[in-house]
Amino acid sequence: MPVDFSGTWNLISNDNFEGYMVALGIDFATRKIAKMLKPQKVIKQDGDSFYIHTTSTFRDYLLQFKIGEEFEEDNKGLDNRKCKSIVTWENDKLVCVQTGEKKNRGWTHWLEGDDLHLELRCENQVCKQVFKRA
Ligand code: VLZ
Repeated sequence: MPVDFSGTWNLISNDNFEGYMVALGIDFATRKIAKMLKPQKVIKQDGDSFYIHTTSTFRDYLLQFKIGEEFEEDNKGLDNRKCKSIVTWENDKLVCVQTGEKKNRGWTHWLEGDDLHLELRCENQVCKQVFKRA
């Protein structure tokens, strides 16, 4: 296991979350609220098993998966579209491909110094988030 993402992480920057939400078809009112949020991520990594809980004052989203095992993702409370997701290691990066109605959908997590980075992709939009340990 190359990297350990386990811990509690607070969002410190969120570049183009708006563009990502537009690409997902999130409505204006929801976007207005969502872009003000400072979500926290709690990650538990145990071998190939991951638990990633993204929480905020507005909504939260729980994702659990095993490396290399495709699963049905419902994106409940986000855009509510179902997709087939699979997460794999690409060197020290954790890469998720979310296959469904939206092209080029997925995300990548990696560590840079003491920070957790996340790139969220949908269609031609890329959102870049950085988190620091709580
Ligand atoms: O993260 O896919 O860590 O799922 C934001 C919730 C959660 C609050 C964004 C507002 C999920 C939502 C990002 C309003 C529309 C994500 C993965 C990688 C794990």
